[in-house]
Amino acid sequence: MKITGIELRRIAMPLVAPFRTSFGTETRRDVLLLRVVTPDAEGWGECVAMSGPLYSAEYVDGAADVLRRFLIPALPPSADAYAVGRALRPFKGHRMAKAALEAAVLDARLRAADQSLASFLGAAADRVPAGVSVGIMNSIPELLDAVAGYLEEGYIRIKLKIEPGWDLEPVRAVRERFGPDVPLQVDANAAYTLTDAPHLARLDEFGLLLIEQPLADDDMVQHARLARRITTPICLDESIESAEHAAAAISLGACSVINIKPGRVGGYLEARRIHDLCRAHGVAVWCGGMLETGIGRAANVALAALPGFTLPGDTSGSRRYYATDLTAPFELRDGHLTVPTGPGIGVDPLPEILDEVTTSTEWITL
Ligand code: OSB
Ligand code: MG
Repeated sequence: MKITGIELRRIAMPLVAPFRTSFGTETRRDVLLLRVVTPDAEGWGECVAMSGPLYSAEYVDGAADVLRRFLIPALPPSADAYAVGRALRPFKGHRMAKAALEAAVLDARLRAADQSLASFLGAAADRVPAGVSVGIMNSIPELLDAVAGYLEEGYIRIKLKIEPGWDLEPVRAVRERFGPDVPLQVDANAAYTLTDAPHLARLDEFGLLLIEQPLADDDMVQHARLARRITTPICLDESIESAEHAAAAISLGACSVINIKPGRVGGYLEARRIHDLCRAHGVAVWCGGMLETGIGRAANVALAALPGFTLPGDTSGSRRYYATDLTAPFELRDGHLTVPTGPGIGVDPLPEILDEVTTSTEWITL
């Protein structure tokens, strides 16, 4: 399948509410979309890099730059998604940029072949449970209101963002108000060090599903030490950028759960490899999120339908993020999102909305 050209499109999407984590506050999602054009079909990919290099080293201007300078020019003239991965391997890092390019090529190929991404990846379910990631708030009452609203909407699992100074109290308050049975977990985004182990052990009494990425990205060994000092299962997010990292984390005992984000690991194919590896080792996985629009969300929901995704993901409905999504909105039905069944990712951007939120476009002829 020959690729005629690729459009880089930047869009600005206001979030319905500021999203605060231990690394910063987002009020607007500045997203890079890729549209791969072939004679038979077009494919879409959403780059999940954020505005600044705070979650990881990647950032959206950097992703656009490496795509136009190095990654797109390296594509073979007739590419399938596996060939994209091979062609991009010599370039270090930039996994979110690579993931977006691979996703767009894969979408175009699958649309041309009339196959859904879910079926291509090996999905085993037609719907996935919806969890929600709740940012750091200004006060406990504000947090309890937010959580109450999400539970009313039907969310099946709550994740609280934590940081030093906002950890035991919010967790205790949510447990006291909503009871011990609400599936609850926390995400520190690397805000602690191993010297905080006694403090983190105080979370043990709250019966959390897991604690996500308590320590620094490159602290695999220290996560293994922490795992022996707390009973809450450790889940890694930032630390896992490849199947090799996942294998190392599993054999070190650094985690018993992995959050799989296709962007962070370089694409849906690598995400599936990590899923397969974890499944073989009895390590639970769930699908993370990066505040995606409907484009990225559709693909994530397809991935989350694989059989090893045994925990609810950060797969929320569109309105948790955006008043108007780029695509037909994802909506909760009985606490679940429906896996798209159309060809490729199964959704399309709505042209008028896309135009409204677009801040720039760039066409690269291949
Ligand atoms: O650590 O999982 C994270 C959002 C942006 C960057 C990192 C993270 C998150 C989330 C939100 O937790 C997940 C979502 O709902 O998309
Ligand atoms: Mg996380």
